Amino acid sequence: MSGGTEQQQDQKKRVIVGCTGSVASIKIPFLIQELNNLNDRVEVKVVATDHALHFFNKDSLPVPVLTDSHEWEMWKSVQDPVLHIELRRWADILVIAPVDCNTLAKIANGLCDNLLTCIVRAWDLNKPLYFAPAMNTYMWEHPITAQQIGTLKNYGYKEIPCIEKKLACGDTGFGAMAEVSTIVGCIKDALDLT
Ligand code: PCO
Repeated sequence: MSGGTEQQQDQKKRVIVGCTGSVASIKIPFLIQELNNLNDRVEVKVVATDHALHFFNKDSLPVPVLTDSHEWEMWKSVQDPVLHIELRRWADILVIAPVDCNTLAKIANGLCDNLLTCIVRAWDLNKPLYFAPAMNTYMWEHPITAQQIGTLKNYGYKEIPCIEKKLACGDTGFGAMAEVSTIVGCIKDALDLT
């Protein structure tokens, strides 16, 4: 085995956790805590939309949290790196948990108006992309949801299905984000960490 290959195998797997403006983003600190327990084997960065930041304190997380403002701060002139391209190169896997209806619709239609959707738009389809939908049950049941999830699956992206429970707004039904343990299990499987 060549030295180069050994070096590659020693490297930690690089995980981007994307999060969006669903109330399920309150689970981000728990998800990051679980992933951080694997920190001998994974390196994690969070990419949050501005609306996701409403649901957790980014300064309380033990990993870098990148937002739209970083994209703009980093780029001053033509030679400067473009953050979303750097990140799509850096990552071994992208997990969007939660993906809200708005970001789901944007991704399904190729829109890219923030750091997270730009990473998705530039994503290397040879690398795994997982998404965990979370939304109100009436939004979940609207036929456009299944249509947009179908579009993402056709690109090879993997759904981490939502579950049925009492939602934050009081309605009961499908639309709750998968359990953190399920999401971590998918990441471990995808990266061969089990
Ligand atoms: C409610 N919307 C939601 C979004 C999805 N909900 C969830 C869970 C959380 C609590 O376990 C919030 C994570 O219910 O993913 O609740 C009305 S728009």
